[in-house]
Amino acid sequence: MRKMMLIWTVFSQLVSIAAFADVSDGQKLFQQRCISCHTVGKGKGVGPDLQGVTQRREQAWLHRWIREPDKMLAENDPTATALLKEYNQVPMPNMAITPEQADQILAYLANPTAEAAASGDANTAAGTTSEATSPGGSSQAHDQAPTFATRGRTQNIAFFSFLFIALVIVLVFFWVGSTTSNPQTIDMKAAYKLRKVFFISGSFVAMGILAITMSKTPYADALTTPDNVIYATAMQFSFTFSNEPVSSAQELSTVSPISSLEIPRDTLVEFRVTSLDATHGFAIYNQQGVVFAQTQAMPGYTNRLRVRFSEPGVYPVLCLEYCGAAHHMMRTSLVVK
Ligand code: HEC
Ligand SMILES: [Cu+2]
Repeated sequence: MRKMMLIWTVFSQLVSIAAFADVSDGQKLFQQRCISCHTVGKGKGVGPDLQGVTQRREQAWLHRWIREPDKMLAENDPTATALLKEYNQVPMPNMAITPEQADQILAYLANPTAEAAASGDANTAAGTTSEATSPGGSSQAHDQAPTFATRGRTQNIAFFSFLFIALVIVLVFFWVGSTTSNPQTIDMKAAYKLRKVFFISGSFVAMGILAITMSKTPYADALTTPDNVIYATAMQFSFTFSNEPVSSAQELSTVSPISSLEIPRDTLVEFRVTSLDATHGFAIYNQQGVVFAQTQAMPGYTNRLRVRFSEPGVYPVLCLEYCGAAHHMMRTSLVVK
């Protein structure tokens, strides 16, 4: 059973890697930058379902919108303003998409199913048989499970390291099992001697590694004073940034909030995160739509989150803990200059 599962996991990983290799640049970009808010054909997310959007809107409008939604909203573009209203005033952030990238994304959006079908079936992806591949058939497995493309690189590294270590452990167990079938034949004196050698040399290695890596732990960083302390208070269903701590809903209404948080790049910021009601999450996403730093926002606790931003841009902040009916709307953002 375990073996089967292991084989299945390895197999599905390999399939998704193969699929990833075939996916177009447009689809890759979409999965990296847009998937956190949009689906193609699976309904509304934070933003609209983008199925058929290339037919719904003009090419030029889409091209500009993807690159600079903030400017178009600022110019009160009628379509953009209507959408903003429909989507609860959550503005789509400017993600510094280049014109070439916008072309690639639009090419993908104009024909998403063909690509999904092709990428779901690595063997027939050459194109000749793509007609025969039904969109609901081979691509289904690809759509349901998170794939190599939708997971981050770190997760994949962690996954393969885990697989490797697990394999080593299993092999060692088999090896030990097959070599110790008859305990009578073991020379115990030699075994104890070997044990001593292992214990002493192992202790030295462990202490050595500890001494070398000690300074690399986050605790060393905790000794430095942050350049900036920001209080982040969560309450259903919003976050409030302020320069002073907030410990009650009453204080929240009197504190002067930082309406648009701007952080100079390469400075050490400490967020002191708390909640006034349920447990919330406080997750900062980077420009690639990947969680960059996160902590829990818990009632009665103040969690410190130290972050150093090096890349300028708009960082969305999302609640990562299901906290009630409007949890999905619980978001804000900060700007790194
Ligand atoms: C942080 C969430 C978020 C991300 C990330 C995001 N969008 Fe959006 N998008 C929205 C929202 C919300 C709207 C609705 C308009 C508004 O409220 O500003 C929208 C609207 C759109 C529209 C117009 C849809 C229509 O029906 O006319 C398009 C096209 C679009 N987004 C494409 C993209 C692409 C391409 C990306 C990735 C490069 C992307 N979006 C990333 C939130 C997001
Ligand atoms: Cu929440």
